[in-house]
Amino acid sequence: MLPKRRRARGACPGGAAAASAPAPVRFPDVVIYLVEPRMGRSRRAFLTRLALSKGFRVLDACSSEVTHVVMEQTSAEEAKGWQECRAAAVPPGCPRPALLDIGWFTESMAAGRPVPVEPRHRLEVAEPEEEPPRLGRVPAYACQRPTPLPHHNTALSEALETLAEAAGFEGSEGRLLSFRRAASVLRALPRPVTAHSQLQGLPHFGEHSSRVVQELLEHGVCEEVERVRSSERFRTMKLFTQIFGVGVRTADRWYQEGLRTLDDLRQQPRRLTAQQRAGLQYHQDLSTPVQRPEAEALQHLVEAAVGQALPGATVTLTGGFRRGKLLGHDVDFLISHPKEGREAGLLPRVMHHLQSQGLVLYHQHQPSCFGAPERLARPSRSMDAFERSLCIFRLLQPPGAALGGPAKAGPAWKAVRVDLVVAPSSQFPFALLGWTGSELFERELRRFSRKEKGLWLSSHGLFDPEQGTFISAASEEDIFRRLGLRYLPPEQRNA
Ligand code: DCP
Ligand code: MG
Repeated sequence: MLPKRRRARGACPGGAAAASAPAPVRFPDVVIYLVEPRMGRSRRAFLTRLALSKGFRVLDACSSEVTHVVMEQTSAEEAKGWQECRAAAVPPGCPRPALLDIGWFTESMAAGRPVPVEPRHRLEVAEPEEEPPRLGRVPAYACQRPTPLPHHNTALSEALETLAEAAGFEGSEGRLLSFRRAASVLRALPRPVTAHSQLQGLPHFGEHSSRVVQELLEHGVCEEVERVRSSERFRTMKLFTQIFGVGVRTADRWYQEGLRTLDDLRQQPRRLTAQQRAGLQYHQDLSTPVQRPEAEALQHLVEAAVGQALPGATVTLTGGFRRGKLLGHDVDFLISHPKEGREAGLLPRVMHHLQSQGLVLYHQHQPSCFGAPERLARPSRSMDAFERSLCIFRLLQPPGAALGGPAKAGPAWKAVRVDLVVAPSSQFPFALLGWTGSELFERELRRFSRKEKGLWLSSHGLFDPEQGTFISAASEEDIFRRLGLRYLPPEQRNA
């Protein structure tokens, strides 16, 4: 490139015409403004006369009429300041002028007409990235929005779930719920979150959850989440609470006493309940996720036993598998009979059939504990009052799927956790809704009923505390309708 002075004097295209008188405007659509800094006053005057002589319009001041702003020896970065002034000068709705290097001007002078603006002429620094797509309105309660199983924000929601779990281990119910609700909102979004700004306006995103997401978006990891996941406390509490029959309080007590491993627990069998001993005995199998075909095989076994014990009785797969999950920590079944009262005494007979086939490794029967009817619906965190059997089944494995390991002689089998729950037919829709989950979905549904509708929902019924009456429902759809909610099929309840 020639030095500015030399170009100004000799190499300027059409230099001979520089002194000519202004010609009539030939290109009314092109209005040039030459920026003086760097160009210098005299060169600007020269170029102005040159352009005028060729029929271009050149203005002395930048105004909204200007279509081409020309600068010399100015980098795109330096042009940025100008760009901002220019944006401020242009009234909203008016097109912005092109911000151009002198190259466009000299080529146009040489051509005797405005040459098309090409990318190489532009001084524009890249506009800030386009706004990330909006995520739309997300209703506050999980029961008001569909939550499918595959979703778009796995890493983000898993990070928040870790913090929820850790808060639960510390007995911090409020924090557990905050993180869990935020994680659930992410699972309901129609697309991935790519920018922190997209969280604005989403329900349940407080300062802490937002910060975690921001860190993950910016760095790919969140320091707090990594610290929690690798901490001895979290790992031990997770290990202990995953044992059948062990809750947070027991796990915490063991941790405080210095216990850390399954072997530590095995060395103290007298401190364990029968359920926990069974949980430890079959721990390896029980910590291997149950697969859908295994759940289906178990359904056939339970159906056969129920059919033998009471023809006409029904078996419904509930829990995660009803929501479409391919893996689960257990298999949940709801047993009922279309004729109210026929289900009484059924479960012990079913268990007898199953046991006689050698299918039951452990079971604990809990009789129904119905109290006053309205107590069944009272909002409380306690479990429902249905009769149930908490079992460990011995599921034969198809040939070739030897999960049993060398210690197990004979055909390969796998220990699987199964819950059998019995509901009278009048309560069946509520029991089905309550046992389908997810756990958060159920919590949110009960909270919505209470706070927004003044009604108490449980797995037993829908109670109107003002009237002192139960509201009947014939199906899950009916319950959603009674609550004024759009029906969500089980696959959309993965909150
Ligand atoms: N449930 C509930 N509240 C609880 C526990 C359970 O509302 N505190 C309901 C909702 C659950 C269902 O019972 O979805 C079955 O409980 P599980 O613990 O078996 O949960 P899932 O079947 O959903 O998950 P997983 O695949 O881990 O078995
Ligand atoms: Mg389950």
